[in-house]
Amino acid sequence: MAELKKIIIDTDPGVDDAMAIFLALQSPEVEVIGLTTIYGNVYTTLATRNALHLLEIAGRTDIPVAEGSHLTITKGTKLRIADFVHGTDGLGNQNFPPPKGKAIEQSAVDFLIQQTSLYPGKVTVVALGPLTNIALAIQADPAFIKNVGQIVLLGGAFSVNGNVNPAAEANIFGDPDAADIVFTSGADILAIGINITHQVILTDADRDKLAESSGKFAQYLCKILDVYFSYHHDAYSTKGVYLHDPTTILAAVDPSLITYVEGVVRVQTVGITRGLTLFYNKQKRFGEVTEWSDKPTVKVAVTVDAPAVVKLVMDRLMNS
Ligand SMILES: [Ca+2]
Repeated sequence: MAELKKIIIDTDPGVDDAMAIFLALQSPEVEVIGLTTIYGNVYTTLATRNALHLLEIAGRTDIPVAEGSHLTITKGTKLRIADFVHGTDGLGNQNFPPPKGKAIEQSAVDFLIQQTSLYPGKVTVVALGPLTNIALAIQADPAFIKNVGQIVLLGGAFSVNGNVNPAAEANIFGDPDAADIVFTSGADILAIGINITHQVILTDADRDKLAESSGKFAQYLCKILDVYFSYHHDAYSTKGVYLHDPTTILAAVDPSLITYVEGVVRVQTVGITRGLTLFYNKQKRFGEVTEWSDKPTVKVAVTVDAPAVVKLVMDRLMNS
């Protein structure tokens, strides 16, 4: 039997994070070896609590949760928290009881470094929040970028508007300095931007189907999806929600769901376009040295088989 792909999910749960975590647990192609937490949809302490809670719902308390950074990589404490998208508890204002379990003693950064060095080249890190933990791991251990198999990240808005403002996508905007470190690190990186995830919509009709299913994940998700659906109706006039984190997880599970191009990505860290991701396609040889010259390339997704992604989401969440 082929060895399962090991994945660590760096996450800020988060309604679509919850879907993504359940999908990963329902995917026979991968083995989830840990969750690491980060601020974004909620503060890091609550992200940890929600990660533990979701694993208890799934009956997978064997999977460790390591708590991540409470600050941006530049020690910023003024964090952008998207609780208006996900509810103040991050999980649709359901006020679930606190989890019984606790995070492990090891920090997210130490866990990422340790696990990737235990299984060099075999661990895929799927980053579903701001990239602070990943950047800190890169800074703390020069071997991390060689040991990590691939970093599949939800981040960026490539040739489309952002979702925080016209320039920036939320995860990159959350810590642009960290994102620039990750994109220019030389690690094997696949970026799934909102140019991709805005093509993947879970419709109101899909949600009705989930609600009718007896699957435990479908039932749980239908409880927490209301706030997320209302936000999308108001903000985008869509009859459905964008599947950001689920698409990213599935791109890690089955890379044939997307196509990508390779080039250099830099992140704007200041000014009105703070958080902008700018992709250089290497088609022109510039006469002068630029901020993109001599930087390693990354993979940026450009197409997605949206119907296949939605079908996998529905099948795997209903079948539990
Ligand atoms: Ca997320």
